[in-house]
Amino acid sequence: MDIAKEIQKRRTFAIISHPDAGKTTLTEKLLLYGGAVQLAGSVTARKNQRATTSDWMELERKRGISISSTVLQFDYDGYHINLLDTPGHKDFSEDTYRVLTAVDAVVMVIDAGKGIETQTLKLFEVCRQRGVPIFTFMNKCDRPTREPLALLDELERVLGIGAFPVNWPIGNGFDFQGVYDRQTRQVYLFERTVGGQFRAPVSIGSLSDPVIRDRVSDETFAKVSEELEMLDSAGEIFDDASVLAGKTTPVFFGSGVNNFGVQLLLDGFLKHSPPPKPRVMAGAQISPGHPEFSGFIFKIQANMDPKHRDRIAFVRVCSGKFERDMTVIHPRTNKKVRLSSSHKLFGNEREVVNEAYPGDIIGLVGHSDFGIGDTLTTDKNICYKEIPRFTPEAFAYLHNPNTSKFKQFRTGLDQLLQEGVIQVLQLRDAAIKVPLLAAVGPLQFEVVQYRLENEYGAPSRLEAAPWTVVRWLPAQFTETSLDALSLPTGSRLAYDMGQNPVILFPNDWSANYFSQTNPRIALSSLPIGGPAN
Ligand SMILES: Nc1nc2c(ncn2[C@@H]2O[C@H](COP(=O)(O)OP(=O)(O)OP(=O)(O)O)[C@@H](O)[C@H]2O)c(=O)[nH]1
Ligand SMILES: [Mg+2]
Repeated sequence: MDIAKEIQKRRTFAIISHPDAGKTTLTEKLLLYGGAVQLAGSVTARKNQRATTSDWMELERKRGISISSTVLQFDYDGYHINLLDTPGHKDFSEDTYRVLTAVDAVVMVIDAGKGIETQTLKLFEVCRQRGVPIFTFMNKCDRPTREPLALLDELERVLGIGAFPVNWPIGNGFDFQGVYDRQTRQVYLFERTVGGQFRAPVSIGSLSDPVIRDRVSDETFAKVSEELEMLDSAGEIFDDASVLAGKTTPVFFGSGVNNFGVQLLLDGFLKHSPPPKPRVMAGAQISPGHPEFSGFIFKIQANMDPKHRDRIAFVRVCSGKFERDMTVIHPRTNKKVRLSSSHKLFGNEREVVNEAYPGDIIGLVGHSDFGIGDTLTTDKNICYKEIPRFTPEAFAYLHNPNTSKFKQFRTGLDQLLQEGVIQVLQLRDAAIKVPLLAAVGPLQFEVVQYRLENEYGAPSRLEAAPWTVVRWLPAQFTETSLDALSLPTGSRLAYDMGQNPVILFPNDWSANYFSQTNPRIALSSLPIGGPAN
């Protein structure tokens, strides 16, 4: 089997955006057009309607928001696709950022009625730092949108990236009928289907074709013709090199919920997006064609399948060929591990996989030693350092009100800590040992409580804690020097999960005050060299 050929077939990408722009809906439609589902589900599924494949968690379905990223693997048109739907909410951004380390390209979804929103901007910045090619989908064109030219202008102005419209919307809001493909000079007019469950019927022709012309109002025809002329006179052509360098984003218009423009996005994306790239490790490049297997864990999730109640580590394969039952090195523990329980993933469904290639995401079941960020490889010289760290900004005590449920409470909490959903701190000199949770945002606490109760049968009670800032002390800080510290009012000393000392401050002001009065103590907003979760 030719590994190079397998690598060329791989496309691994994430869908990112501000909350509610339509990522999960678009993901579902890409599955529909990719032939991976027969009937598209909905994020707001009512009775008799399917729910989406990627929002499979009960809490996601209840709330109608994505909480956790989801991997969907399928074959389409000769490609082997690994698609990741990510949560948009900033409280879950740690999960989204980890996913961005595992992909080779992203589709950025923008609500065309709103333009670029805060969270989109933040995610974009991370993509730019990593040099990830970005494809843009202007969604919700079936609702009143901003002017398409203004949307392009905003991409260039706010994101500082070139925007190349691959297609152009015909009509706006209720009159949105389809798009003009600037490469083939063909018009695609769509019809809505009930609930958008099936592919939208489409008529294709040139702009002046009578079949097309009859369906478009004079006003829309005049507007689109004028806009297209303007775009053409700018004389830009699709520049693949600039797209691959992340300097230009190809822009597609459409409506995910109505299936308008989804096929064009899928085909356009696959044609222009890159296969797996080399990975940088300590300044050196590891190419996907490197003969030894290597990959890293970017996500851990337990209880995906209520029937199994086990834990899956998500591995992005970076080089070589993965074979089931192979023995690899786990550099963090320096142990040799046999990987026998490997799976391909589709939402919360899984299937045993015997081999995988660079670009693929596989799920390994079991292996309680594995943590987020760990490398697995047959080459003792490879160790990736991909996973970004975040500073918690929300703190709360988690009580177990029911002593008979202590075991469930502890097991559940330990598992969620391993997933990196939250961190736990331990107050120095604490009289009672109630776990002090630390998270990027308060919604994560809600998820912890919900999952403890639903997956482990352990109800819990949350109590607000009075801090908003955590800072790490230098690693070599001794217990005696901790004793000698004089802390501002309301601040406390604590330890993180790696026993590194931290200070909890009630607010920024008090953290700054401490730094000013203790100029020799270098505080850090992240642990130095601590474990990844
Ligand atoms: N009108 C209109 N509504 C849409 C379209 N696409 C998605 N929506 C709606 O927008 C809402 C949010 O959609 P989701 O797909 O859950 O958005 P998301 O980006 O995945 O949200 P998070 O994952 O929570 O960040 C839902 O009510 C969708 O039905 C569209 O093309 N047109
Ligand atoms: Mg979603």
